[in-house]
Amino acid sequence: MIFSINSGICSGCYSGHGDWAPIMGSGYYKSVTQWSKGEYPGANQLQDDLAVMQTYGIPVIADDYGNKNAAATVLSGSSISASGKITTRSNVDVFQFSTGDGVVTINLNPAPSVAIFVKSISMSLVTSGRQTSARAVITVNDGNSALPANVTVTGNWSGLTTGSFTGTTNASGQVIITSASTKKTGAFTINVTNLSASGYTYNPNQNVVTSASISN
Ligand SMILES: [Ca+2]
Repeated sequence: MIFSINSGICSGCYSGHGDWAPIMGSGYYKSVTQWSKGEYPGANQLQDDLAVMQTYGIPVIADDYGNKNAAATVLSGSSISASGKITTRSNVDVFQFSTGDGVVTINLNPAPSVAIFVKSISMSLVTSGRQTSARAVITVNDGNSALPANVTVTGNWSGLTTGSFTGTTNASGQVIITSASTKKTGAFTINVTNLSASGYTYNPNQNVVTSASISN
């Protein structure tokens, strides 16, 4: 399958705007990426990615709800919810429910945010005179195998030193955390307890590792 790279007003691949970027641009650090046909300011690549895929035999998924009032899906109950997929640009999903007098509140939740998890922890020792501390390089990944910046990483030290820490990942998805120093010998252990970042959801089940140790 042959795709053309989307470039925009920048000299290279378009990195998007706000939380969004085209998939065929450089959207590695964006929480929302989409196939596109250049529907953004300054686009110079108008190839319709979804149309190209279909010419190579990849169909769009089947429509899940009717497109007209007569084909509306009926929802019932005092607190109703439904989820569906918009399959094409022209697709519409129609739902119907009955209500009495009063205010009806409708909440729309767009596509879920991307998961983040701990990919690796690399440990080393830092010696200053008779004092030793441990240094941990923590690498965070997201579900698209990108290395997201500005992720708040929290956790604690145990073993030779104790205490909690908070750090923020750099553009390489990494944060360096250093323990307190000590003259004692034994093992420094770091434990990551949480990740948080705007547009992302921490998924502990995807963690490759959450704890690491090194002895002086
Ligand atoms: Ca539909």
